[in-house]
Amino acid sequence: MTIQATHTFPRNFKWGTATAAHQVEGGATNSDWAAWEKLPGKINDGGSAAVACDWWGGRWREDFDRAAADGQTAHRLGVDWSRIEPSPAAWDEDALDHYRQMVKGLRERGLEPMVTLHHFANPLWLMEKGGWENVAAVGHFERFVRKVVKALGDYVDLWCVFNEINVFAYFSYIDGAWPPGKKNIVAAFKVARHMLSAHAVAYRAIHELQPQARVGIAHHVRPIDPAKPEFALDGWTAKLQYRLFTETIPQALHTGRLLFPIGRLNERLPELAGTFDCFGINYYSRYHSAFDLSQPGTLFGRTFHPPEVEQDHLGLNELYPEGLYRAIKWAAKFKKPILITENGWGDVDESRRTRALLLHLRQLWRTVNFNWPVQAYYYWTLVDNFEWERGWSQRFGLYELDLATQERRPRPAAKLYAEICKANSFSAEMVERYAPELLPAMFPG
Ligand code: IFM
Repeated sequence: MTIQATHTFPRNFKWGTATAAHQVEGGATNSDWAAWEKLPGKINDGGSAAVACDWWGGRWREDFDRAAADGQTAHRLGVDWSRIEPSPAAWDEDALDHYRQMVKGLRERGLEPMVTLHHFANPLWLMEKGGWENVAAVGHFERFVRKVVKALGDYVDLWCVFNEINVFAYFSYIDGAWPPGKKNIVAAFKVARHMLSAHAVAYRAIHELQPQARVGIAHHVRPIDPAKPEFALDGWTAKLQYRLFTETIPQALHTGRLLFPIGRLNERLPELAGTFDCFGINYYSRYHSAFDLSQPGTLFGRTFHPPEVEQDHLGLNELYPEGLYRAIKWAAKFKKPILITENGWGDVDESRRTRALLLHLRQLWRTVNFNWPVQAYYYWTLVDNFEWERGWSQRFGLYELDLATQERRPRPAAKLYAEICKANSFSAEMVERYAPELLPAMFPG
């Protein structure tokens, strides 16, 4: 029997990949991450982003060529604040020009740029002044944002102010695995609170400079389910963790109200309300959570992946594509365009990487068919990059990077993704070629 079923996406749906400055550029010297990765024991595999994908050396050109040749129509990239403003209010015009060339380069290749203004890394001078614990960071950030928007605004009108405030606050101020390596929940709340203010200030500044701009955030959404649904305390802790980790930040920016007392108790922040034009979802996995009195730092919940679920080689992510559907369903309540600003799979198992791509896109396709307003999908990521405390031990690239030679090799998922981007759809025939084991479940003909 010839199988011909096809899952088609809306006309003008954008297909792209996402990257972050520190993870791909190489050669940074002036940021907290550049300093942190030099400290012994901070990076699991001893790696660093000293060279990374060498975008600062110019290899962005060949990678943007690859993205365009693969049928992509959008790219989310970041700018490194520490390069642009190496010391307070001193601007590096060459760095700004470098970024101008990059976003121009994207346009020339038919890729719509989305620029992330803050993606984890901070200038050293900002950290010396107390970083995001100091409310002064809000004003410093606004000055930086204005400079970037003026410099890149000819080519960019889609902005992502912060990447994953929740993840940043957790790893940098609760878990301590990221700079500045603190373990202090009060500091984490303060940081998140200041970043929310900075978001709102940046939102207004961008619109003042560029009235037509679309301004959003990239938010890490992670369903958290009770380990034992019948055990009320597991349900309680899972719900509490979900509200704090996933719901607090977007709710604050949507309504101006804090679900959690991350500022003063019952604080109202009307200036935050309505400060995103589009909502970016970064989705990778879910957690299960079990009540555990010994874990006050994580709201008395021990999060884990049960052994029976399929996971990546490091056991960091569960292969749970339905979570993308749940995330989009949840975000649809904001009644704003939704962008999947990150979704990907970092593994040594290539067949699982390909399978994960198809399974997540199937969930994405379900949501667009409900007319939920998903407008773009940015795969994480184009070429293997520096994965923070994991170094190079978790590789998400469509293209495999040989760090020693800088050679790029397409993985099977790169070829599949290119076919999907070009066709704006995926078909049973593609599934049969790339992951035949999925055919009976995806296309039960
Ligand atoms: O690499 C990160 C990215 O910087 C933020 N979101 C998750 C990705 C994969 O770990």
